[in-house]
Amino acid sequence: MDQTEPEIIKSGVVALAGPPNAGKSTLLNTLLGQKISIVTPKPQTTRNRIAGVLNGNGYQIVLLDTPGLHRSTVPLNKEMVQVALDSLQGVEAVVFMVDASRPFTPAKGRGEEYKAYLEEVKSPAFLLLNKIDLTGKNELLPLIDFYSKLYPFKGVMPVSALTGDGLDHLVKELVALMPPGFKYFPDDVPTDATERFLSAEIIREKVFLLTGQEIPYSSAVLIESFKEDSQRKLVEIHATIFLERKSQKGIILGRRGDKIKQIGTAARKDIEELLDCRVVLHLWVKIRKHWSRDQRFLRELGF
Ligand SMILES: Nc1nc2c(ncn2[C@@H]2O[C@H](COP(=O)(O)OP(=O)(O)O)[C@@H](O)[C@H]2O)c(=O)[nH]1
Ligand SMILES: [Mg+2]
Repeated sequence: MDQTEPEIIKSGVVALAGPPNAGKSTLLNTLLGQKISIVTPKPQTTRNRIAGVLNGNGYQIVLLDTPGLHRSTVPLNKEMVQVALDSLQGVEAVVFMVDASRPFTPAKGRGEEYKAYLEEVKSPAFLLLNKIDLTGKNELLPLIDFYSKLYPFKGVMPVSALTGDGLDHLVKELVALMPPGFKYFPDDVPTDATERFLSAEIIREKVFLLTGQEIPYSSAVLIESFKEDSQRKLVEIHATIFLERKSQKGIILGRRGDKIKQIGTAARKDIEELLDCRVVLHLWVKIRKHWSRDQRFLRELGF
């Protein structure tokens, strides 16, 4: 037998979609047992599509984490939603995730809004009611009722992306939908994202977590240089945090530079874990007015 012949397994692509803060990135990380996608309590944390590769016995599922579906007139946010909607096409299955722990008051027009998103779905879709660690199962009935009227879901699953509750069942159902095929990625490649991109994301996560008010949404991170020494004992990274307004610079620097130091230390630790080597991280802060409306800059960020 030809040793190089690729093995036929069940394989396919699954999009994780839903409103902001539902727990999509948490789900990706828990399923992979590894942090690929950044998570914060703030909505609109995820800005790009990120693929995570789930390998199991006889299957490989490529999971697409996507930005939250929401209405916005801001160009950056519109690009984010478009990225999410594009990810719904050409996949084997869709996981539509909502936060079931919030008191359920379907705002006027919400049904229409979600219906419009779900119209883009052309493959079997599951409704995931997330955060059941925070809520009683009885609270789920009105949610199930509301969402079932919007779309003929193949199944409804209460889960906790945080604790992993219900996820075995989800994976089983997804594997059953995957057609026979080949592996998309070698077993030891957990994501399609580059180390450069993941490093920028980690820095952005720390900015989101360690600053309040408007700073997170006004910030973008670009890796200016990423140099590793030949034996990869050390990686040296120069990164710039872009902000929109001059007044924001003082906030991110903090008193005597305390805040930026805190961001840098927290980011460096996580990047060291990601790259499995020592990291020297240099952070710079620059003002770029209205960057979120600047198409050229958005392209640089990967949109
Ligand atoms: N208690 C609880 N919190 C969760 C769960 N899943 C996500 N979260 C939290 O919800 C917030 C948003 O999660 P994230 O994964 O970034 O949501 P995304 O915007 O849909 O990607 C974070 O603070 C998570 O820790 C869950 O199952 N239970
Ligand atoms: Mg996310």
